[in-house]
Amino acid sequence: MDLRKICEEIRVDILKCIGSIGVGHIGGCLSIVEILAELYFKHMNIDPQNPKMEGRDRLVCSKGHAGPAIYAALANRGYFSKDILLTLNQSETSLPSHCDMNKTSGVDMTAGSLGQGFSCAIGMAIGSRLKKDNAYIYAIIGDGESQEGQIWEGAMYAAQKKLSNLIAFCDYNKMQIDGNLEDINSLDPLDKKWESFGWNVIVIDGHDLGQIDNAIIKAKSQNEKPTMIIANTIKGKGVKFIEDAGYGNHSMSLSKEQVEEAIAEIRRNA
Ligand SMILES: Cc1ncc(C[n+]2csc(CCOP(=O)(O)OP(=O)(O)O)c2C)c(N)n1
Ligand SMILES: [Mg+2]
Repeated sequence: MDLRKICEEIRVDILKCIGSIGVGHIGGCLSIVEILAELYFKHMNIDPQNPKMEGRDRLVCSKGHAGPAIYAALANRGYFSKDILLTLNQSETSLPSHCDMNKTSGVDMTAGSLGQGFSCAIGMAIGSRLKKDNAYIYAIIGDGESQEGQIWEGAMYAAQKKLSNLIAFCDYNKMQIDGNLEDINSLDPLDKKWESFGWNVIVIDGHDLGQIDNAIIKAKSQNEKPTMIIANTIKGKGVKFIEDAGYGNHSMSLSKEQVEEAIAEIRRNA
C-alpha cells in the first residue's frame, strides 16, 4: 500500500470535511496525517467491517479537536462513505467537530476536554492487559494539551503499571490555541521529562513515514515501559498559506476558493 498516496487522500479529505462548514481545527488535523496513515493503514489490528471487534487495537485521539483528521482517515479506511465527511458538525451528523465514540464508527474514545482522553487510553491499556487480548492501545496527545496536569498524572501511573502495550504520540507542533508554546508554557526538554517519568521515549520527524514506522516497531519490541513517540511536526503541514498562518491556523475560516487552492496544492506536491 502506498502510504504517501494515503496521506494525500487524507489531507484532501480533511480540507473537504472542514471546508464543508467553512471553519475548523485545520492546523492540528494536518499535523497528524502521517501518524494516522501509519496507524490505520499499517499497524493497527482493526476491521472496518467489524468496528467493535473484540481484542482490536485502539486509538484514542486525546486532542479530540482533530476529529476531522480521524474522520478523513476512517473514511479512507472504509469505515463509512466519504459523503458523510461533508456533514461535519451539522445537526444529526455522525461526525461532530470533536471525537465521539457513540456517534462515529471506528472512533474508540470520546475526547475534546484536553488531558482526559490520555487517561482513558491508560485505562484501556490496563483493561487489555487484564483481558490478555494482546491489543495495543495508541494515543495521540497535543503539545498544548501536555500542559494539562492530568497528562502527567497519567504518565506516572502508566509507567508504574509498566504498560508496554500503550504507545502514545505527542504531536509536537510547538503551537497551541493562541500562541507558540515557547512564549506561553514551553515543554522543553520534552524527551527528558517523559524519560524521567519512566517512559520509553523516541523522538522523530512526525512527517517521515519511515521514522514513524520504525518508532512503532521499536515500541513493540520491548515489554517494560509505555512508549512516548515525540513527533516533531508542522501545524498545518502540506498547505503553504495554512502553515504560514502559524498558530492562527488552530481554528481557521476557509472560503470555498481557499479550500480549492489548498487541494490543488496538495495534488501538485504529491
Ligand atoms: C480542558 C480544555 N481546556 C481548553 C480547551 C480548548 N482548547 C481546544 S484545542 C486547545 C489548544 C490545544 O493545543 P494543542 O494540544 O497543541 O493542539 P494542536 O496544536 O495539536 O491543535 C485548547 C486550549 C479544551 N478543549 N479542553
Ligand atoms: Mg500544538
